[in-house]
Amino acid sequence: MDERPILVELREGYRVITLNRPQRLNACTEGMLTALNAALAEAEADKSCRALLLTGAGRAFCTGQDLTDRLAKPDENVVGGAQEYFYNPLIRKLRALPFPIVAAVNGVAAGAGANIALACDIVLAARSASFIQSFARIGLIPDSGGTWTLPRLIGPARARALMLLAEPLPAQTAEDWGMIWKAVDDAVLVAEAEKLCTHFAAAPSDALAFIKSALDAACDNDLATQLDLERDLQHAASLTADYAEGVRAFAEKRTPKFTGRTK
Ligand code: T3D
Repeated sequence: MDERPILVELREGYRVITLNRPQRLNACTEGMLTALNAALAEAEADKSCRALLLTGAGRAFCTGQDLTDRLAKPDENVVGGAQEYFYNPLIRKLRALPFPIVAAVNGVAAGAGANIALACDIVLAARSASFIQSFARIGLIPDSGGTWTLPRLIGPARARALMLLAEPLPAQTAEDWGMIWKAVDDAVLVAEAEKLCTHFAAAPSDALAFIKSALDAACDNDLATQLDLERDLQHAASLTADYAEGVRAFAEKRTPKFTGRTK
């Protein structure tokens, strides 16, 4: 068993979580997924945490399920159970956290690893990185929300081909197709991701949480329902101290000093 399958660093206003099984390209074990789910819950419980940076150690971001585990413990109930108890809670948590998550995709992101990255709010990728919906190569289907997320990001035609062919998509094409926010030079990936997190650490966090939930709900709502939701969330945002500060700072022509999370 790995001693530290993830590393957690506390920074000023945000946390960095590094997937830490570089010898297996950060493939996921039960231990890693349990630690990751726990680290996300801890970050949520800490009101001073206003953003999260997720990255991988070594030359990969994450290559999804550790397949050697499946060779070691063949059991017809394991697959499916892993989605129920580990991957699905992880994706739900990433989407629901009340602050932005920045994925710094430092190398290949394959299988569930690709879809974990795509569940984050902002995906930056090193230009040398690639995304592979590799599931069909081993006779599985894309999980971790991939069949829901990918067509919404890049459209059904491209999502279908990527999933059926299981071919790697270079980071630059991922940016060109609107699948990720940006591909950046490898040397500046971490600095760029840290810059975003530092920005979010001083942002009006509750408003950002409301933006996340409005965007998630919009995927299923009709316009009338979404307008009602926007009205309610806007009202809630207008009651925050950060809104009062934002308007005051605007009138006084100064930079606002937002206090952050109450949620
Ligand atoms: O089981 C369930 O619960 C179902 C769950 C499904 C979720 C999933 O994520 S299914 C998809 C699982 N992932 C994959 O199928 C990807 C497997 N990896 C690869 O196809 C390749 O490693 C890559 C294309 C991503 C990268 O290729 P390359 O040539 O750059 O590296 P490599 O030589 O293949 O990998 C380096 C080492 O990492 C190697 O070990 P070795 O030979 O040096 O001892 C390789 O076996 C290991 N590794 C990479 N990915 C995994 C892995 N070991 C176990 N599981 C992995 N996913």
